[in-house]
Amino acid sequence: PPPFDPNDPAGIDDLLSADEKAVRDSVRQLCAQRVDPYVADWFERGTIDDVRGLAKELGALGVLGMHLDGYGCAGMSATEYGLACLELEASDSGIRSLVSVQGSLAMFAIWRWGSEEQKTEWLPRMAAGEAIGCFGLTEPDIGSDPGSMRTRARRDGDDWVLDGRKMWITNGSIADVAVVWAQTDDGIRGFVVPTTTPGFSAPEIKHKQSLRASVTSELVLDAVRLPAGAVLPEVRGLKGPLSCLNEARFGIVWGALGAARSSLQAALTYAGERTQFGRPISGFQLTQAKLVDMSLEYTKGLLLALHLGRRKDAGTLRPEQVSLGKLNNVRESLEICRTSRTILGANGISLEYPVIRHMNNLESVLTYEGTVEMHTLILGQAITGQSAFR
Ligand code: TGC
Ligand code: FAD
Repeated sequence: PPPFDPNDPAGIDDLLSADEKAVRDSVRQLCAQRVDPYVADWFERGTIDDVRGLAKELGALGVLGMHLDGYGCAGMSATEYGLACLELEASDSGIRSLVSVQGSLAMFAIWRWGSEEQKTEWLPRMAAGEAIGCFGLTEPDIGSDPGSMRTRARRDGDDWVLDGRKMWITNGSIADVAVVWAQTDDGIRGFVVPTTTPGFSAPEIKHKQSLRASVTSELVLDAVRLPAGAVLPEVRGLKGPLSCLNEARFGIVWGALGAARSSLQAALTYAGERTQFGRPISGFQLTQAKLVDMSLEYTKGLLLALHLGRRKDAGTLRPEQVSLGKLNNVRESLEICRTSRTILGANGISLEYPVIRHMNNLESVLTYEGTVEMHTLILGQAITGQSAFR
């Protein structure tokens, strides 16, 4: 048999095709050159330098909307998209967020539910990273229960007029286009809002201690007047935004493992180099137990992600299964980051190492795209047949 690989203890690499490995390697290479040397500094300063340039490089690599077909999108598989998310989040959850929101939320909404005009206007530019998108579902007073949203769109002649607030919106202040969900007389509907439209503004949210290398904003919609063609014609109801969340949550099933992998590798290297009581701390049984448990959880999470990826590519993946993956992989990845942090001792709290950055980032990932509690209740309902939401 081939030699044992501490970074792939179960040999899961054997389950990937040459094309899948090539996609993974190309994203890893871009991240190594364009993100890894700078991201701790971006996190510390709460910014991403030259985010538009980075978006264009990600677009040139084919990563934006990569699992969509046509309109300039790369038409890759779901598994390839997952592998890309893992590599991006091994650099930083903020970079994966930039890509998830662009491809799985804003672009997917237009690709799946948009008119031909909306698709041709936005998708090629978004795939190239020339236009950045955001996705406004959450509001100051509604998060887990989006069916109760207050943002409203009313008709005025042929036009639509939007009033309301969205909160915690990734990419908001840098977006060229916002997909905004609003109540109408006809139920919840989605709107494609150019961010230059009068009445639209997107102040950035400050003071975050997580996802600092990511733009997060409020969206203010103050009598935003849109033409009739701005509404997503093909969907009504909560199914519209929730169908987009299935895509982004799938990416997170993989992505969170990237943060875990980076933290685990940092802990393993550190444990081999740090000496206490006359020997490397990796020689202590308690440290080994931590490293082994983390490797086990990472390996199980990766197998689960790959299984769900294969189901998605086969067209058999159910939303409840995405919840299963998101719940498990984010929860366990956060635990891996926390345990890695203990192995680094005091150095574990420093941005000189990636671990506390990943750990703090995953606190957001545990909450966004459906909190750990929401995914528990989605699965609880699927397993028991009883809804415990309300
Ligand atoms: P419920 O009555 O269950 O369903 C309403 C309608 O929606 C349909 N549906 C789905 N459709 C597609 N995919 C899914 N996963 C779906 N789940 C439900 C359902 O069939 C029904 O359709 P219809 O035609 O019968 O009307 O709805 P509910 O109000 O009870 O809510 C269910 C619940 C709580 C699970 C849902 O609201 C939920 O998932 N809440 C969490 C909200 C959330 O995840 N927000 C995320 C915001 S975006 C974000 O966080 C981006 S971060 C990005 C980043 O930076 O990476
Ligand atoms: P709440 O819904 O108020 O929940 C608070 C707590 O109560 C949670 O623990 C929750 O699980 C629990 N809870 C609520 N209801 C129940 C129940 N029935 N049973 C048990 N427990 C319950 N949103 C977007 O639309 N677009 C974005 O791009 C976006 N980006 C984000 C980026 C970041 C960095 C963050 C932190 C958030 C982002 N969000 C975005 C918002 C995110 O989706 C919401 O924060 C999330 O859905 C939870 O909503 P909330 O924060 O209002 O919490």
